Amino acid sequence: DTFQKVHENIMPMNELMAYYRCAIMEVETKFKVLNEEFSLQYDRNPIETIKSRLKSADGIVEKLNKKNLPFTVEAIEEYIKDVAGVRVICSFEEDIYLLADCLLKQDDIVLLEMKDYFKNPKENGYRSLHLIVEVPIFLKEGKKYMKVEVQLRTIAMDFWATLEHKLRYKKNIKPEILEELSQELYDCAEMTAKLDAKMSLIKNRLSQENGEEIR
Ligand code: 0O2
Repeated sequence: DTFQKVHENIMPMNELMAYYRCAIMEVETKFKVLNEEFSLQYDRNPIETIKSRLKSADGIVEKLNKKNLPFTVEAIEEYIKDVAGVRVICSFEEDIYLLADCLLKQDDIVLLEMKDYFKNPKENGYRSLHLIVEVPIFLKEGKKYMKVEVQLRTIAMDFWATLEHKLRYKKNIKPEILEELSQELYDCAEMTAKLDAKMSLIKNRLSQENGEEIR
């Protein structure tokens, strides 16, 4: 029975995943266009890299189970907001807000949620700007709005988050070691925030010295 259900679901699931891939392409393109325009105007790129990912089937099932939801296209579309993920990595924190503003001003983008972990860092020191947006993809039969999770971070914070993520998913780690490493990581997150602030100041000083507009 379960097998039958899963089987019936395969086609629509494949279709759904294809739509999420299209949504990722749309959002990536929007950021690439902004990056291009900005680099023409200010002679530097606000975006260092864009890393995108589609949540794995296992990850989706795990999240559905946690929320006590069935494995259906409808449940995924409504409740799993990070199937499509676009991570935008910038050198400077101010570029993150600039890019987010520019994206959200676009008239085809709908903002569903915003979490500002720069203004309110997490207890472990995590800092990023998270947006859940809906973006239309244009299909034969018309347009379809898809949810995409956008995470905007600095290079330094991305470096930190990658290592911290490894620690979070590490099983069988002794509690005292976990405690110690979490503290060390927290210290690193604070250093990261200081580094980012200092680098921004230096960049702005440099622009001033060159008589350029600060951006
Ligand atoms: P993965 O493996 O990266 O996909 P929700 O997504 O609604 O269940 P929450 O906590 O409300 O969970 O959403 P939030 O805070 O916006 O975080 C979602 C994602 O942000 C996470 O996805 C991580 O990618 C990243 N993130 C959030 N907090 C941390 C953190 O403390 N450290 C690191 N390294 N990343 C973080 P997943 O699904 O947890 O993981």
